[in-house]
Amino acid sequence: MNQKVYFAGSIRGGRVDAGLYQRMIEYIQRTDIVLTEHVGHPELNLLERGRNKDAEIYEQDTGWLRESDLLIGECTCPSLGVGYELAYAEKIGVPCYLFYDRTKTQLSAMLTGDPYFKIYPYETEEEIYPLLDTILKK
Ligand code: 6IA
Repeated sequence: MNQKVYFAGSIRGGRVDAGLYQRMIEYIQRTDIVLTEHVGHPELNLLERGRNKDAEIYEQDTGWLRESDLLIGECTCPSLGVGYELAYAEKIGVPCYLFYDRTKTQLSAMLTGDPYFKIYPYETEEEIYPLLDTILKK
């Protein structure tokens, strides 16, 4: 209850799973706090760009990572930003729970090979929600 969750999902890596991110975020928000709810926003402006703006995003996101109790990542769509966040979270000791659809992708060996990450391959979206209950200790 009321844990601060950093939800990680692809943005510039591709928005094919944005709807899934949104549903996972809404589910987590029933009991806990998602610091990064914009990740699931269907109309995130992908054209907005600029180094100053990106520097603000970097500072805000790494700040949120430092204050989060856990990270939940949906990693089916590969994203350099999510990969960076995972390494950052490991370095500062934030527990990481990673989901990916194993019918669609093979996760990077840099994640599956690192025992720090708790990894949940799934085949259907329905499998995700009971696992979230366990992770969030509902
Ligand atoms: O490399 P990616 O863009 O796919 O990285 C996605 C990850 O980086 C997400 O988990 C986010 O936490 C973070 N991230 C990337 N872009 C943003 C963003 N605005 N706002 C907040 N977090 C972000 C991007 C809008 C835009 C200018 C494209």
